[in-house]
Amino acid sequence: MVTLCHAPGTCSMGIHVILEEIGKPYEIRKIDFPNQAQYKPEYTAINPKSKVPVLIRDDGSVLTEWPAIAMWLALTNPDKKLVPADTEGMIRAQEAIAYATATVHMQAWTRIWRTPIYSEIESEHPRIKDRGKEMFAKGMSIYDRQLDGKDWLLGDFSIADCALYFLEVWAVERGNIPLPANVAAHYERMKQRPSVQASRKYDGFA
Ligand SMILES: N[C@@H](CCC(=O)N[C@@H](CS)C(=O)NCC(=O)O)C(=O)O
Repeated sequence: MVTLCHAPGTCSMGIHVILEEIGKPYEIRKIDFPNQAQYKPEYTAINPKSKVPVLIRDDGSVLTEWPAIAMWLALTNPDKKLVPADTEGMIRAQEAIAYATATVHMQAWTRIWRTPIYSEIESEHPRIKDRGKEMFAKGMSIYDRQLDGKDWLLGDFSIADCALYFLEVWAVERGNIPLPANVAAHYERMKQRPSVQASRKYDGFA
């Protein structure tokens, strides 16, 4: 059975949703972020990057990085059709996931939540946070266009939707940041899925 190292409310929510979509037994190891458990030796022995998500596979090997974990889960469970089987579809999935994880998460949200990384001068923080919000809005406008006339980013539901999902949660549930219409509708659609409902229940989102 695989084990997901997960901290509630973080990007690992998206991997939790994928595990629920697959429907095979799995375990969650809750990493206590409020107590900085990600920096303690017990966790750095598993992931020296001090990040979630981590997937510990059946053979004990450890997989890190959201895009790699999501793609591995999709490719090893082909019957669930969580990623298109053709090259073009697979690459489009990677494109959408890379934008969510590398640009919108890392660049926009890091500015909003971890502002001191960018400047120790407190008077500069509002400007840096505003820049993060601008970057987030730009990111959402890209997804909004991609969703025009579609329920899911690639047409059919895929792991790309799970990457967009955790960004939506942060905006709506934690940032009070409005989403553009197609993305807001996508978020509502995600919330109808039993997989998402299970993840939200675990993490304490209504
Ligand atoms: N590049 C990593 C980034 C993962 C990441 O930043 N995770 C955050 C939670 S959303 C984390 O573990 N932060 C802990 C910390 O930096 O202390 C990935 O895509 O998996």
